[in-house]
Amino acid sequence: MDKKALFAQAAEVLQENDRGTYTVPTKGLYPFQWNWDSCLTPLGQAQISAPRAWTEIETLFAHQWEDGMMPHIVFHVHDEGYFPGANVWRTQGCGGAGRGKIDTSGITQPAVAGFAVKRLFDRAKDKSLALKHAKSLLPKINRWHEWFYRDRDPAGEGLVAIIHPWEAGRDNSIDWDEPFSKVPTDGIDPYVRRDLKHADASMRPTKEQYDRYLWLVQHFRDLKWDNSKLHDASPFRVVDPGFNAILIRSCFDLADLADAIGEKEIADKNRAWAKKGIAALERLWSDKHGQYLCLDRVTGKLIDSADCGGLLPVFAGVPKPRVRAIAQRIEKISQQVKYIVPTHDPSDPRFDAKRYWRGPIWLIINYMIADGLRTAGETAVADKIVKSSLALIDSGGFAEYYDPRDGTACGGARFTWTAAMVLEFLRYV
Ligand code: 9WN
Repeated sequence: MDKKALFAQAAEVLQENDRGTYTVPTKGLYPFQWNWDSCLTPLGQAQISAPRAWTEIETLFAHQWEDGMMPHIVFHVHDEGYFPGANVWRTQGCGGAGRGKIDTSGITQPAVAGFAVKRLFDRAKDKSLALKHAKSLLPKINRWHEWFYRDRDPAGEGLVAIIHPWEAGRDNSIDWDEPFSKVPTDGIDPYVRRDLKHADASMRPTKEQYDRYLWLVQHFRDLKWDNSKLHDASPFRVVDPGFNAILIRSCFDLADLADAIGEKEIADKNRAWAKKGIAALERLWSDKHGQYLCLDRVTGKLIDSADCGGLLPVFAGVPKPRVRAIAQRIEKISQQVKYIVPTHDPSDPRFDAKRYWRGPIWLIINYMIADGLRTAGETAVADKIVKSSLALIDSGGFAEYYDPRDGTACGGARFTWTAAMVLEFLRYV
C-alpha cells in the first residue's frame, strides 16, 4: 500500500465535499450537514488543517436547540435533491429550535462530539487554539448530554432511548424491525423519495420503512417538536447499546476534558452519567449471542437481533470479560465473510449484504469498535479491523458502505467520513 498516495486521495475527497464552514457527506445524495458525520470527519480534517476541523464542529453546534438538543441535519442551503427537507420537518419556532434563519431537523444522532473534541484536543499541536475551542464547545456538549438524560431517560434508568431509527444513524437496521412494525403508516402526506435518484434501490431502505419514518416525523411535528413530550408519545422507543455506548464514551471523554480545563461540575456530572450507563448496559448483555442487544422500552423486552450496535459497547469501556467476548465474536464473524465488521451477523437469515445497515460494512463503525478493542488491549482484532478497512478502499474506493463478502462499493461514492476514517486508520499501519 502506498500510504502517501492513499492519504492524498482521502484528502481530495474531503476537499471535494467541503462547503467552507461545513462538509456534506457526499454531493447529490446528502447535500446538507449531518451531525455525527460532522463530528467524526474533523478527526481526518485535523490532519490537514486543525482550524478547519474545529470550524466543522463549531458550525454544527451553532445550531443547537435552546433545550440542548442537537439536530441530526442542518439545512444550510435550499436543495430539492434530498427528502425529507426542511419543509417536511418544520421545526422553526418549536421545541427550542429556530434560533436563526437556518432550518434543522427535529431529531438527534449519536452523541460522538465529546469523544471527537477530546481526541482533537489531545492531539493538538496548537494548544492555545485547541483550548479556545474546547472551552467554547464543552458547555454546549454538556447541555446536549443533560438533554439526553433528562428527555430520553425520563425514568432515570441510566440509558437513553431513540425515538426514530434515523437517530441511531443505522436507519434500517434489523434491530428496529420488530419495534418499528408497531409504527402506523396511515395519514402520511404523499411524498417522493429522492435517495433513489442517487443510489440503487436494492441498497436503500424499503418503501414500508420510509412510510414509517415519515409517520413518526409527522407525529412529532404535530406535537410541535416539544422534547418534554416526544419520548412518552412515541410508539417507537428503543434502548440501543450502540447509541448508548457512544454517549457513554463521550461522557467519559467530556469529563476528562472538563478536568483538564478546570470545570469540575461538568466533569463530575458526566463521569456519573458514564458510570451509571456502564452499569446499566449489563441489562442488555446476552450470553446466547455473546454480545449486547437492543431493549424495546415499550415492551420491556430484549430484541433478538445480533447487530453491530451490540458490539459497540467496547467503545464505551465495558468490563474486560465483555470486551474479550466481543473480540471473539468478531473473530468468528471474520471466518464467515471476507471483510469485517459487517453491520449484522452473517448467519442470521435476515442478513442482507448490500442493503444499507442490514449487513454492509461502514468504516465509522469499524473505527469505533477498533478504538475500543485497542484501548482494552485487544490489539490483534483491532489490527485486523484496520487492515480490512483499508483493503476495502482498494476494492471499492471511498464508498458510503461495502458488501462484506467481496468488498463491492455500495450507496454513495466519494464519501466524506469514509475518507476521514482512512486518514485515521493510516496512523495504525
Ligand atoms: C438520514 C449522512 C447520513 C448518516 C446516517 C446514514 C444516512 C440519512 C439518509 O446518511 O442517513 O439521516 O437519508 O439515509 O444512515 O448514518 O449520518 O451520511
